[in-house]
Amino acid sequence: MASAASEAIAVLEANGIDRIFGNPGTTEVPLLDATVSCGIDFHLCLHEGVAVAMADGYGRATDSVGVVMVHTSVGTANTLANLVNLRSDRSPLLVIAGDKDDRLSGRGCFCEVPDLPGLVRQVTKEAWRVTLPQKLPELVLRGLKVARAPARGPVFLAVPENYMAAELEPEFVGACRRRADDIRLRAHPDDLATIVRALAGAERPLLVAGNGIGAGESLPLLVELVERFRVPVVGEEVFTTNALNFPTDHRYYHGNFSPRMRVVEDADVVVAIGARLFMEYAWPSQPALRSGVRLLQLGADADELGKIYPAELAVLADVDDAIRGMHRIAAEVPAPDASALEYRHERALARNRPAGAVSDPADAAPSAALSSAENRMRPTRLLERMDAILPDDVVIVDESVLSKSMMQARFRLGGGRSYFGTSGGGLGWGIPAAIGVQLGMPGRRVVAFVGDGGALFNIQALWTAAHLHAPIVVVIVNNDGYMAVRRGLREFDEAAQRARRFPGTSFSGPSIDLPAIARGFGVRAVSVRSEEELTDALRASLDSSEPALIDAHVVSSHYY
Ligand SMILES: Cc1ncc(C[n+]2csc(CCOP(=O)(O)OP(=O)(O)O)c2C)c(N)n1
Ligand SMILES: [Mg+2]
Repeated sequence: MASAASEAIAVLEANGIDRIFGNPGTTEVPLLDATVSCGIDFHLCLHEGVAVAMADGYGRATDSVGVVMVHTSVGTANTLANLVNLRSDRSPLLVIAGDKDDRLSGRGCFCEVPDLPGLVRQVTKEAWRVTLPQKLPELVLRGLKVARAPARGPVFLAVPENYMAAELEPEFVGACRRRADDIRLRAHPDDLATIVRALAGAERPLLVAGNGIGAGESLPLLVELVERFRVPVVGEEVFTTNALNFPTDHRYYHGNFSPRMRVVEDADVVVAIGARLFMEYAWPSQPALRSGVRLLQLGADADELGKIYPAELAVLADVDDAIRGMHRIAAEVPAPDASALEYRHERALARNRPAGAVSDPADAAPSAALSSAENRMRPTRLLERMDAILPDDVVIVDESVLSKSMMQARFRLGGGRSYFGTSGGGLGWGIPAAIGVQLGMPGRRVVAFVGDGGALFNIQALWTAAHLHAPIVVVIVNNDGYMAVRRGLREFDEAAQRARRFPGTSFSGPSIDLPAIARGFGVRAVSVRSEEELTDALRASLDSSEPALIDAHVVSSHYY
C-alpha cells in the first residue's frame, strides 16, 4: 500500500529529482513526510520566492526540472514574481502546492481562494488542481513532462490535503514511477541547409545569438560555423540575455543587439538562433530590424518565430540539434571566395557598439576628484578587477540591473566561464538562483552579481546558503539605491529632475548595513570601497569554502 503523497514523491525520485526547495505548512505534511524515507533532500527556504529561484538555479545548472513545494494560497502568492521570471526565461519548474481539504471549498475556509491554480495561471505554462487521489502521481509525471517540453516553463499543481494521505488502489502504485517523456523537435535538414547557405551566400550576414543557445551545449560548434563563414555576431538585447550565448571576447562578437549598431543596420540577411525578436521594453522609436532585411529564424518557441518581424523562414526546432545539423551541413557548403571572405572578416572585426551603451561617464572624470567626492570605486573598475581575479571557470549569476551591460561588456564571458541571468525583471532572483546553481555545480565557484536594491528582495536566501555550506560569493554593486528608477526620473525630465529630488530611489537615512544583515544569517561579509579592498576580499572569499558577501560601494553618479 502507498499513499498518493508517497507515490508522488516516488515519481519525482524515478525522474532523478534529488532536491525539493520549499517552505512548508501543516497542509503539506504528508508530502514532507514522504521525503524522509527516500533519496530526496528537502531544502528549507525562508520565503517562497527564494524556493522558486533556488530551484531554477539548480534545474538550470543540472539540466533538470526544479521542484518546489509551497503552502496553500499564501505560499503560492509568494511565488509569483519569480514565476514571472521563469516564465520569461522558459525555465522548467514544477511547483507543488498543498491546498485545503476539498470538502471545505466554498465554505470560506482558512486560506481559501476560490481557484488556487487561477492565481498563477497567467505566469505558468499549465496550472492544475488534483481532483482524485490517484491523479496526484499522474499529474506529477505530466507536470515534469510539460515543464521540459518545448517551449519550457513552470508548471503548477495544487493538491488538496485530503487526497495526500489517501491510500491508492494497487493498480495505481508504481504505475507512474517512470521517466517523463522527453519531447524532441527535430529540424528538417533542407531547412537547416537553407540557413547555412544564407549565412554562406549573403553579402552582409548577421547572426543574432539568443538564450536558446546558452541553454544548450552546442555553442562551440556555432563558433566554428561563424568562423568558417566569418559572420559578425550580436547577442540578444542586454536586458533579455539570460545565458552565455556567444563568447563575449570573441573577435567577431559585437555585443548585445541594438538597432543602432552599424552591423545591424547594414545587414542584408539576419539569422536569429534561439533569440527573441524582441521582448520589447518600450515602444520602439524605430523598427529594430530594417524593412527589407531577410530574416531567417530558428528556435524551440513557436510564439517567438516571426513574432513582430515576419520571417522568410521560421524553423521550430531544438537549438542544439539544429546547430549540430548546421555544423555538419556547413562542411559541405563551399565557403565564400577569398575576396568575399576578406570583406566579411573586416566587417566582422569592425566593432561598432552604439554610442553610450557601455560608456562610463566617470571614466572621463579625474579619478582623484571622484574618489574624494564619493570615496568609492568606479563600477567599470569593479568589473575589470573581478575579471582579473575570478577563475577561468567561474560561474556568474547576474541580477545587477543597470550594471548588467557592464558585466556583458567588461567581464570576459567565454572559455570555461558560465553565465546565468533572468529576462523576467522580477527582483529577488539573483542570490537564491546562485545558491541553486552552486548546489548543481559543486566543483565550480559561483558568484552572484546583484544590485543593492535587488539583493534586499530575497536577502533571507543567505541563511539557506550558510545552512547548506554553499560557498557562493555574493558581490553587491552598492550604488546607494534604485538607480534604474532614478535614471528613469531624470530621463522623464519633469518635476523630480528640476528639483533634483528623486523620491523612492535612495537608501539613505538610515543607510542599510548589508554586511550586518548577512552576518545575521550566518554569512561572512565585508564592505569594500577601493580596488585594493575589493581584491583582498575577493581573494579571501575564493580561499574559503563557506559563503561570503562583498558589499562593493561604487560611484552612484555613474548611473544617471
Ligand atoms: C519585484 C520587483 N519590484 C520592483 C521592481 C522595479 N525596479 C526595477 S529596477 C529597480 C531598482 C533596482 O535597484 P538595484 O538592484 O540596486 O539596481 P540599480 O538600479 O541600482 O542598478 C526596481 C525597484 C522590480 N523590477 N521587481
Ligand atoms: Mg542599486
